[in-house]
Amino acid sequence: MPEQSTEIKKKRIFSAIQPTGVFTLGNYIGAIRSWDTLQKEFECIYAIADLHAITVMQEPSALRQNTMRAFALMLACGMDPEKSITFVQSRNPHHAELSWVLSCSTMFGELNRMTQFKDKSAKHSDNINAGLFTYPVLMAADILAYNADLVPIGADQKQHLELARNIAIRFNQRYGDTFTVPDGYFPKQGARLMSLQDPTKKMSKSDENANACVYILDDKDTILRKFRRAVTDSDAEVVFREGKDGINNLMTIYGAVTGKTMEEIEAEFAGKGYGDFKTAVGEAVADHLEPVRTEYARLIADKAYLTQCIDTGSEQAYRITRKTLSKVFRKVGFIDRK
Ligand code: ATP
Ligand code: LTN
Repeated sequence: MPEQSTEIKKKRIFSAIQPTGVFTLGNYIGAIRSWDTLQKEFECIYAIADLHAITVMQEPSALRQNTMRAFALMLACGMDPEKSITFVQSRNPHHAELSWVLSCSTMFGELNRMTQFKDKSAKHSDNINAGLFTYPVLMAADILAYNADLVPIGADQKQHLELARNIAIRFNQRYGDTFTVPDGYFPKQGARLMSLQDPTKKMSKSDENANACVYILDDKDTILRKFRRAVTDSDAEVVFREGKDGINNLMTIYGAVTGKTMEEIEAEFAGKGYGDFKTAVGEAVADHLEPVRTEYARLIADKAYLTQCIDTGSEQAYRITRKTLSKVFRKVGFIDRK
């Protein structure tokens, strides 16, 4: 009797990050750190989302440079081109093609409810372009083109993922089973880190105030300084409690890099002042990020290797999405393509 195959098809993961600047501690803890862990178990596909980046004004030469840097940073954070597909979004034309088709299955009202669109149009009131509005459709295309099962993202992207699911369900109902309906994957710890200067706002790499966020390439002195200046409150008590946004955020960060629970952190700093606590958070974060900084310095000096990884990864990505695109085009009634 032939032996039964015991191989179970691995779940597929897709995620992306925009090359809009050096990644912050928020990007790292909220998203990228889990990308690395997932590689051990799943088939992972990770992209640098440069098409998304131009929804806000970019200086062309800076975007090109930031895309290479973001790619190197992604590898420095542990993404391994031998294990996973790592590439640059604009190098696979299927993302933009599918986005158009999906935009015809997306309602204006749905896009109009997206909070990121509202936030970004308030922030960039001189450039409220159509791409900023249809941004979530492109994100849905990124995910659905690969039929991804799981999408590791920070909590701020939940609404976009929900929309991607709705688009997939609607398309499947209209044209027959085509797309996998993806689930979000949110890290247990630190899904949403807040600004160090205004802990009611999310830590964002495009924040004008450099003290508001820790960049993952900041050196130890800079990290310590930023934590020392972090906005807290006047209680001088390290406890996780409603109304203590600044301290809650620092405790979340400390927990995320040390693995300690909130109770353990409260016990560790009972009777100590905010000064000691802030220094401990700074030290722990700097130590945690040190290996990433070292690896980045090595990778960014090797342009030939990075270019080769991008070429290979983009080709692999293209081969996967070609199948989806053929199916989609057939379903919607476009004449056959070769
Ligand atoms: P920008 O400031 O350019 O809008 P961003 O810092 O918000 O960028 P993105 O490239 O939009 O970063 O997001 C990359 C990933 O990092 C996403 O999965 C997002 O959910 C996650 N992320 C971003 N900011 C945070 C944060 N403060 N806390 C946790 N996760 C975050
Ligand atoms: N919009 C995302 C980046 C992104 C993304 C994706 C994340 C673009 N395409 C597909 C997950 C899946 C953001 O983090 N701002």
